[in-house]
Amino acid sequence: MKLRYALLSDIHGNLAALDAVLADLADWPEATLLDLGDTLYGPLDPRGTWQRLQAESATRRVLGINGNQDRDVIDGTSSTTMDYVLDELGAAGVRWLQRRPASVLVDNLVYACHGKPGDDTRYWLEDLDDGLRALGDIHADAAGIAAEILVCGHSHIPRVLTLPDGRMIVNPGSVGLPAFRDTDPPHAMQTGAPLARYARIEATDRGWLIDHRAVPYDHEQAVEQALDRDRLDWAQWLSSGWA
Ligand SMILES: [Mn+2]
Repeated sequence: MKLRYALLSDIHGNLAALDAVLADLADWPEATLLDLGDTLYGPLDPRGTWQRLQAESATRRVLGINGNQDRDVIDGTSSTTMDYVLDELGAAGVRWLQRRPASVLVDNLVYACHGKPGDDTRYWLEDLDDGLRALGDIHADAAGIAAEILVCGHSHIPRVLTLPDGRMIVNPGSVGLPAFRDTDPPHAMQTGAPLARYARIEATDRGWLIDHRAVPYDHEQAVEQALDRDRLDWAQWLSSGWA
């Protein structure tokens, strides 16, 4: 069996982007799909995204973990967008999220978390002032994790980084939201392109091969959905990849 994993993170209810990524994965049918969280929250199509992932699990192994905004959905944090998401998902959609763990070790090879180990609200790799966190700090967060390769999401920035022990940390970027602005602390994350990002990782005899993909899709469809929900911020992020 080939050790192949498709890393999808931060789909954020963007079904158009997810569909494009799954179509791109048609030539990788045996790969495990590993969803790194922040899967359904957003003013787009949370229900369609949930159902598309369920349908995909009929054809390949699909594993998922929760991110901070999946927890927000479970907790029912109050906002206009959240009311829309909860309405779309209903109790069954929330239960689907509740069954997912915060981190997972897959095949005793791949460790996955949303933010950093033990904290889904923090970036494992990025520092807002220096670009990257200090390598010692990044490495310390990997202590005690018995895995060949480590993967995370949350920052929406595609990246691969090598630890002093030779292991890699891979962030596939975001399938559904190529840029965003956040308030605590105030900052923007932006890729500069309205593309769906994901990554393929494969164990080879030379080590793990990391293939970052940037997939074009009908992002105007997602922009229209955001505008329908009065989310001008999301509409701008989706249309350009700039925040
Ligand atoms: Mn997140």
